[in-house]
Amino acid sequence: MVPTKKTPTPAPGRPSSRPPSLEEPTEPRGPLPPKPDQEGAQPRTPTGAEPSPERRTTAQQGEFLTTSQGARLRDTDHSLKAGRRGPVLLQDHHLREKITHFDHERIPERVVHARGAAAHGVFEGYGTAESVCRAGFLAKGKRTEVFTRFSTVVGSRGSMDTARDTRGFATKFYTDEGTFDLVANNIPVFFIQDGIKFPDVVHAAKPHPDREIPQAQSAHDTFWDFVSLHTEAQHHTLWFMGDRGIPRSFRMMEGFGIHTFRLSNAEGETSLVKFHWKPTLGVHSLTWEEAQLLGGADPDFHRRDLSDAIEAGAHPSWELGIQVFPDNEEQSFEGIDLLDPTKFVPEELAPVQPIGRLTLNRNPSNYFAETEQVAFNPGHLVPGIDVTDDPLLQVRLFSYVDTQLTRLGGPNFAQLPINRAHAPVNDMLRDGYGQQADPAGVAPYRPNSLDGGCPFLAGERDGALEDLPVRVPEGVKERELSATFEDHFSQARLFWRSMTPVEKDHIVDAYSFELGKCYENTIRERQLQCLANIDEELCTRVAAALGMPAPGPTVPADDGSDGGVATSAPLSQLRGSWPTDGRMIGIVVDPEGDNSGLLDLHEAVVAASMTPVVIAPRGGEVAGVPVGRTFGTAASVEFDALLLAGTPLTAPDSRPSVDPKAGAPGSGDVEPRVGKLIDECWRHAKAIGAWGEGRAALEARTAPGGAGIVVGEDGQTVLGEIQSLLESHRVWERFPAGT
Ligand code: HDE
Repeated sequence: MVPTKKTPTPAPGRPSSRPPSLEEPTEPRGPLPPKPDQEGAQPRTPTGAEPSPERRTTAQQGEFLTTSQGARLRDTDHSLKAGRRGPVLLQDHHLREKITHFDHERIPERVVHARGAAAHGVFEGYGTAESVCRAGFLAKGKRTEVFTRFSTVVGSRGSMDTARDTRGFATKFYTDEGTFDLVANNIPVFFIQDGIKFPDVVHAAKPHPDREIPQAQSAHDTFWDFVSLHTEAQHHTLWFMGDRGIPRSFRMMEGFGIHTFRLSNAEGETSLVKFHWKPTLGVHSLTWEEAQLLGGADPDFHRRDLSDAIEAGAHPSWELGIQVFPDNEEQSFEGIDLLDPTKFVPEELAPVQPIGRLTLNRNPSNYFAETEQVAFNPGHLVPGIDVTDDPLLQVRLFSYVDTQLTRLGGPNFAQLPINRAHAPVNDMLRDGYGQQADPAGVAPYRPNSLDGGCPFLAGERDGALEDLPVRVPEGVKERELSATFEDHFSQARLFWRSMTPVEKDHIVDAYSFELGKCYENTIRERQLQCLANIDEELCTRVAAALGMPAPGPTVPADDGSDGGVATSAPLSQLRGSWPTDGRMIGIVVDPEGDNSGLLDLHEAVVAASMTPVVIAPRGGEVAGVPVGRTFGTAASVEFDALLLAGTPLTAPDSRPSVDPKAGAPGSGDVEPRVGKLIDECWRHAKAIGAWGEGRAALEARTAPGGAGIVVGEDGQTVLGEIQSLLESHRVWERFPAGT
């Protein structure tokens, strides 16, 4: 082949006549400035704020495209052929390298928790755990880098964020004493008591094996078949039939280590603890209708919410807390078996004591390298934190490395940047697929004399992991669980009793929906029987919705593992008032109207640490404020509250309306897409405000003087009231409203 005369594209700012010089560096030297066609095309935040430096980083570094071996390339668009119209030549190394690498770009997704989003951050210890735990990262003022990954459990990697499901909440603490992973969920109890059942519950929850449907759903026969037969799953199932199964945001979820862990202090005294994450923003959820609509309108809702909030500077934070129990021989507290992961300890019996704060402040710069390749493991412990004999935890200690060997392609995944400990690593692990290190020395064994006896073992004062001399209970080998694990219903009953009326409505609706999607009547009947064993009211209401008879209970109601607590306040989400940081405020404007106060309003929303999104008939700017959504792209479910600054009363274009109410009596001739926004925000009990020309649409579509409807003189006044309403998340008085 005759070489073409093409020369490398000159970098911006360099005279194009200058030939490439041999002295030019080929080493990475920082991101290139954007090319002309990339100017202005950088992803923007909904506020129109400048993207953070991480998001501006370009994929390539250095000036020239090279092969993986660093040889510069003149062409990557044409394969090498025998004649322009001839066959492709096998000798084209660049072609083969490019295609081969592409062919192997995917790795197996996680068998559970495949869909996730993550962020970097920092953990700061309060020093309050010192009396029970000697782990250095809990010391007062000690700051430790962390990486947290949130996830759904059942769906595939590409499934929607807002499926009804449990959420994972896994945090890697890169401490000076080694990496500690707290691999938690947003629900404090689990489906099963013994890890040997995990494949069963996961097979039951995953799509049916014949047609591989439904995706990311528990509303199907195999799931309800399993949980109705396997009654220890009922407690966990009730939690995620409640609002916790559809969080508003990862930023607004609690996290729970579930199992009981054993801590030891500097004196070697031990205590049993349960770990809790408490979100600064409170615990809040979507409505089921919002969750379903978001599945279509924005399947990446939670992922986007997390990264947008971080980018806008609304850094989410959680307090880490512990419930502390004496390390007694029975491993139980107030009659609750601490080794049974289907039980929690009500906070009334053991308050959660804060021991540190987690703040997420940086988005990953590469999803695959960080979020996908991160490998958590409940066995990653540091001195002062140890496991207990919880039979679920014990199996987890085997499973995580095992699955990661396949998912990350061999035994060296701890060397991937995201998985590397920040403490010095000096192991004697050698070789294997994916080995990146080039270890010196000839004696990766102990004892040795050839490497001067290195590495040495840590002495008592060198801060080593400790095998606590915990007494092992006596017994015979058997495939059984303790009799104290037998109570499957009384804590579920405690949860139900602790719900407010509106939360109970949501639970009844969720069971009615899920069981209504099952085909087999026997499964519905069996699940109703489980509900009857939890609570008569719950069972009767779900049975009525299904049009089936309600059975009576078959187990005694008072079986004791609720610790004697009648209701537990922290189980309900409807309490307190919370910061509104990062909340999305939709502002509907009429570009032809009076928008003189829009810029100030926009700034006021930003100043209140919320995110303003201007919604206009078409893109561009209105009164100097960028339009974030057009009437065509806005979906009510993206917003926590809606402000109507001015609303065109009729459609700005001649497209036929898809809103059945448009033009109908009572619709007030509101622009149909704006009408839909208002209707849905009303139905989902969101605060809606209007002033000036915006009032007409509000009055046309909502009940006059309705709860959570704010009308005022100007945008700033209305915003103030809307923000106070948002502090309790929703206008709860507006339920029930058919959501
Ligand atoms: Fe997991 N779990 N799990 N799990 N789990 C995994 O590990 C497993 C359990 C949890 O963002 C897998 O690397 C078994 C409880 C989270 O990367 C796998 C049992 C809790 C994540 C695995 C449990 C969790 C996982 C899949 C029963 C809450 C996502 C990919 C004995 C305390 C971590 C992977 C991430 C991931 C096994 C039960 C939380 C297969 C066998 C209980 C947050 O190893």
